[in-house]
Amino acid sequence: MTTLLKNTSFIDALHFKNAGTPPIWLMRQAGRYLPEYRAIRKNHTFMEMVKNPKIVCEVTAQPLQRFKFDAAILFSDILMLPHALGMPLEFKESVGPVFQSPLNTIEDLVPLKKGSVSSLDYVFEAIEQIQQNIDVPLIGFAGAPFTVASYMIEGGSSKTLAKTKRWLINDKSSFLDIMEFLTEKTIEYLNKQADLGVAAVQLFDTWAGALSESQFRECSFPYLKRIIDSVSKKVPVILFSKAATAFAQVFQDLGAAGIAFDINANMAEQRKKMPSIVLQGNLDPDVLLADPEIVQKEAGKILDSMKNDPGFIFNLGHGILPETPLESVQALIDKVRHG
Ligand code: 1CP
Repeated sequence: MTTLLKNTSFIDALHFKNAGTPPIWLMRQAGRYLPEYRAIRKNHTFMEMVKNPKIVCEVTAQPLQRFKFDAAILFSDILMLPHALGMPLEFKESVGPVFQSPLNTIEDLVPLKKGSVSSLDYVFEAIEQIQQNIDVPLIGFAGAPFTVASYMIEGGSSKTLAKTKRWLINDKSSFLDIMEFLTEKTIEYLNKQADLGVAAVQLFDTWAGALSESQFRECSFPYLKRIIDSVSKKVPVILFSKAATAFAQVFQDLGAAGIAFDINANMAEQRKKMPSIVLQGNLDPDVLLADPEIVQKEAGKILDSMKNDPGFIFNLGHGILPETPLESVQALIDKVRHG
């Protein structure tokens, strides 16, 4: 494949070889804080957007046209995989994702077993097109089996994941059948993204913190490990969770190239504990709601503590908020670039 790659600082950092200022990209950088995103969204549902490779290509590139980010992330969603396998899905205004028929018993998984990753052809087509149109590395992604299963079981966003936890605790064996199924499909999905040329993939186990450490070790760890072992043969894998700080010790053993931290971590302390894992993070997204001078001051604290670290990637501790002023993003990038 022909590529237009001009800026390799993100890839250099993934190999512990970044010599300059740290690369920066932001989770949810393609999204609602951008007026040009909202302009397209006004005329299309989120589903229409992610299923249209031309729109995916455009929206993925939007943040790069406005800001000098060092990487792009594919515009899609972690829930497109279960959707493609056969679960009707809608993204409702001010509600979020809604699965029409959530999983209630293990029998509900049976029809999904006939589903195929190849139904995500619109994603694969978009990945090819995007790389012809951008000059920074493209990051692919998928949800981790536990986090994806939690949406399939709850039917949407949930504060407590009570239904998911009850299933896992009451009937572990059938819960692990769901993990097994999603693991196989996720491996296939991410390997296909890697074959199409993405520079790295991020695996989102956003809600792993709903699990105790022993539950995590039994019900998420082995599946993450299998995914990471397989996909790492092709591209570096970065693992994100809102519980990355809480589970840092355990995450280290998963063999991911990088760990993306939530806001709770002290990055320099993590570096002492894990000298050979790429660290990504972890500015509080709420900081971007403050004045530009404050944004720069807060970002400066992280930058100073990670100065000259060849394996550090600047990011937020979670996705950028839709309310974020554009000036804050510019102030942040200026600070990361010019100190
Ligand atoms: O209404 C809109 O315009 C849609 C808002 C939106 C966007 C822009 C959703 C709905 N998803 C996305 C894109 C998205 N989601 C990306 C690609 C774009 C980018 O990062 O720039 C990615 C990587 C995701 C991943 C994602 N989706 C996660 C994991 C990361 C995280 O934020 O923790 C999760 C949990 C989802 C589910 C999801 N998708 C959308 C919503 C509102 C939610 C629910 C979040 C929740 O339960 O709190």
